[in-house]
Amino acid sequence: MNAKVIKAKAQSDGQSYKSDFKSSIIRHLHCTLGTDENKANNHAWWKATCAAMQERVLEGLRKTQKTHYLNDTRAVHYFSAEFLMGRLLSNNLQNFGLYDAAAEALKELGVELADIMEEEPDMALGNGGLGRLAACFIDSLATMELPAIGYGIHYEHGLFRQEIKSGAQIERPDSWRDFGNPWEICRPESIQEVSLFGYVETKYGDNGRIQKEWHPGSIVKGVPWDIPVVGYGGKTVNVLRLWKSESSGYFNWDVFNAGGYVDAQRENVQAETISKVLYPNDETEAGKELRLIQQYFFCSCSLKDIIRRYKRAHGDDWSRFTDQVVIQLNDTHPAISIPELMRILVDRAALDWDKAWGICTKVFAYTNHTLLPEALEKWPARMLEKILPRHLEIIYEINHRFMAEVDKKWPGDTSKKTKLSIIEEGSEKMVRMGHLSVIGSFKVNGVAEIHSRLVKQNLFPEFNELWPDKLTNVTNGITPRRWLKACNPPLSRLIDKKIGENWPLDLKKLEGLLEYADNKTFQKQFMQVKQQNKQLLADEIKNTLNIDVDVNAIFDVQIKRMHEYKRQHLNLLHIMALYRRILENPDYDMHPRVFIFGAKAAPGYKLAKDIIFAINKVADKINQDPRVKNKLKVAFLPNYRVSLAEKMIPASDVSEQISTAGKEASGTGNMKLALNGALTIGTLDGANIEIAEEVGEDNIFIFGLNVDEVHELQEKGYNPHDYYYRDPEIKAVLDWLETDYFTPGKPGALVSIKQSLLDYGDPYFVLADFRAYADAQEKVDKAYRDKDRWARMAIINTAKMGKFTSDRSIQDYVERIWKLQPCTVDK
Ligand code: Z16
Repeated sequence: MNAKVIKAKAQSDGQSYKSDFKSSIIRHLHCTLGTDENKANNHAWWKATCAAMQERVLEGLRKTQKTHYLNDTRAVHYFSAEFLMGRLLSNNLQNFGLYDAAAEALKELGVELADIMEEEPDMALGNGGLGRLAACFIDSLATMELPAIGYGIHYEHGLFRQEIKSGAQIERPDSWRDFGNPWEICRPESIQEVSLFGYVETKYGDNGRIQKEWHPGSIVKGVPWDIPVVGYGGKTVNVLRLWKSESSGYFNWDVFNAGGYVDAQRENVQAETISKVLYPNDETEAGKELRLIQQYFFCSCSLKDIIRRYKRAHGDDWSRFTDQVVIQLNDTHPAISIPELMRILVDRAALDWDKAWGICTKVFAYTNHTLLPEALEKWPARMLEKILPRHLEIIYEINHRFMAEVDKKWPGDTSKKTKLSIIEEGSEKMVRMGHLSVIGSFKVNGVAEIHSRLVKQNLFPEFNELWPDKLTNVTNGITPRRWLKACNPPLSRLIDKKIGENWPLDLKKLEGLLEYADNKTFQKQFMQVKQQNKQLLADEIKNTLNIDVDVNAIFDVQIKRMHEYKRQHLNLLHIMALYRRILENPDYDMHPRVFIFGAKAAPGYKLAKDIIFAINKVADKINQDPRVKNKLKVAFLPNYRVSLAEKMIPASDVSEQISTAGKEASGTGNMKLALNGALTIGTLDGANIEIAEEVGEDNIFIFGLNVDEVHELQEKGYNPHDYYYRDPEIKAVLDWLETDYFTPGKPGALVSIKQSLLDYGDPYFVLADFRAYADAQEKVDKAYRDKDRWARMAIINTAKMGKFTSDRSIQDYVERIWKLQPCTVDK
């Protein structure tokens, strides 16, 4: 069905739906919420509207599940510890083509849809890029009518809410479910039990075969909560199944009697704590017991769920399992699934090892999202032994057999074995989850071309030699439904008028805008839309920060997790340099600019929090300094999250993508911003490289060291002091941080940033790239002053983002990894 047909159908549906919808909302106000039209506040209206929508959603879900069951479809199972879904009402309405009908129905009831949508708390069950990628992927899977289930954790508290007090980040608990979640359905009929702790008994069967039996020390319940995932067009409705932990009221007398009295007591984890809270670290691995338990908990529940469904159709015949099931591991967080499936097959289903391993290595595929060593998960063998004793044995067995394979390839080469072993020997034995994932999967992918090349060359070169076809690339993508159609209605309407309405399903169609890139009328319309969106964001900035910003200024935006490698402090040093230039020369010639930030820091990441503090302190000073004459404003918007991104991205002129080359695996915010007509200032890192290839070098501001140059500089020895002493502006700005200029009465409050860049060796080459960055920013300034040129560049950016739809990413996964067929569901 093309967009016209979908729309015509939606419109005819829409008419009759409007009155149905109205009565349904009122019925829910009365019967679900116990209120009425006169008493209801926005929150009640929001809930009633969701409930009315959910009727449609559940009908679609029922039809989809029935269709998939009857067709006995092969499905992908996307295992992810994080799904950063954001809000669902607008998305579900859009994807059903009922947004306008709903808005009109509500209007007739005297309610603004836009207002009640603001009542919805974000579903923030993720940290950043990795979790949002999972959310975009399940949107594409449903849209493309592919049978798929997302499996994850039903956290009681998602990512913390960020408040800024006197410039510093404060974390507050996120309570997204406090007033109920209208989208989720509990499925008590599908509860699973998960074992933990205890010991392994070795038995000898009568055939002489060794049998292992795990006597767990405690058992917890996993309760599934399903969130329907509505595809665009509203036909396929897949599910996201999230597991909540509950106590099973089980006490293990077996362990107690075996002499584990103390263990049985102590190790009986509070079941409810397992799914209580999302770990707020991106790109660091904390090595905490509870985190490993969380991972095992959702993997074990999900595998048992998959096997239950398979057995319902195929009984005990395992021969078709790998035809029906493929499991994508979103990073190593679910890697414990590999030994868990082996345990189920060998210990429970009594398959022999080779047969079981054959199944495993046809079922799992693994996505790597980072090269940063601190993010690569390693678990102490002792911890695994305690929590999952049988799994540790299985991992040793996998490793033993793998080492034999390595010896065949490189006979007698112990250094190869040391490098490739799942077990890292040292003062404490560690289990490397990345190695386990590569060995247990049939495909491993990186998330952008350069990243995948580095995965092959630097992270896993020997694995690549051993299995040349295993390592591959699938460049990330974003869903254009949420990240253009829903978040930027005026631009979407303008695009519809020019090229028709099919682009949300076929994003390459945006290239149709290219012929208008030089058209003065279209340029004007395009920039008017931008201006309109900037006004909305300006209002938001005024409301939350009480800062006045001019919509004629350049809106320069850096939104992403706070991390040294992402180099928000490079941006900050440049802002300070501009400020200094203005103070030294009141006539300093620059187009007015507003630097806008959004970023959460991991609560335990001291320097990241210091950078947030520094940005806020510098912002205070600059925003209040009359000498700046509004040339420069700095706004740090607190509590960056999906719903705030949806407001910031349409209003951005400049997209800051300035990570140290080689460090950002892909980035996905870069794609969202360019899609909405922001121009990128960025390094040759991650997907920036592919964005540059698409838009052409004239339509992007690339600067700084590339991967090879970073490597060379590292090799020959990088000394940040060289840059400090040779570039007076760098010196002045760094020295400024040591004074009390930005923190009156508290000299040294910002010194940790200077220290990291000088005393601690500037590990992310901030000073090495500073001058190139400042020069590139001057080019941005020049380009913006040429209004026609800027409009042209912005249009070309939007027009050339077709490659970065998550539909293309999913199509790549389907063809290269999953080998899935779509399954049509009748509406
Ligand atoms: C994460 O968001 C990412 C990597 C990682 O190891 C852990 C987390 Cl929580 C990000 C990458 O940093 C980013 O470059 C990439 O675009 C994103 O994952 C999705 O692949």
